[in-house]
Amino acid sequence: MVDFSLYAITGENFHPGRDLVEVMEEAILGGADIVQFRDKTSSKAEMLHKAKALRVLTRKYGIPYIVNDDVELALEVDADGIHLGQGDMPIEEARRRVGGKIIGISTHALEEARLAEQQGADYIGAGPVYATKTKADAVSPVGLSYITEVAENISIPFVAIGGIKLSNVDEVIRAGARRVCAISEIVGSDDVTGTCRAFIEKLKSEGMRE
Ligand code: 3NM
Repeated sequence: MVDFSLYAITGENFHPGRDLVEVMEEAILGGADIVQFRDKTSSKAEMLHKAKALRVLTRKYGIPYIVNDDVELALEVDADGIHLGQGDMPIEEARRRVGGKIIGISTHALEEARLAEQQGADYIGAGPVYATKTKADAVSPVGLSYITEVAENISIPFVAIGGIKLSNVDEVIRAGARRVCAISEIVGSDDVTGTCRAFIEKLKSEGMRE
């Protein structure tokens, strides 16, 4: 079973001029223990180049590497898994394509979370907890109550996502999350490693991380 505490996702708009791999390495050094390549703007060739470079990086640190949306790309770079949105390919089809690789899916309501679990997802995203500008088509915030609902009803790992900052993560953890994901707060930080360390400290201090 895939498990992790701090999920780092790429978002180049937040670190203009900085090298993607360097930024993600800083996140890993701070304690991020799973990485997702998510890119809505690059050309196909650029995506392949970046996705391969992150594969090398995540192998170096021995942590799971997930590609967003694009099953072909995930297979081409031998990622450890794929992350799907509600509008993407159904889980059954993704499973046929990726075999035993990790399949994650974004959920925004308990019915979606239950369905993902029944259909064999390995983990789910639960969010957006708060409003976020990072995801153009994000649904309205689901709030902390959704985190508690998922924690109480779903057995597969779930990660809280959407507008999560160091300033609000305590209440996300108290609502029941033991894994969190942040894009802008991590990759947009002037101190990526320090920010990740601080997230880990908060997860630990709530007794959720060994
Ligand atoms: N998925 P930030 S919210 C990629 O709710 C993504 O499924 C979401 O970025 C979901 O940490 C989101 O900067 C964006 O708010 C998260």
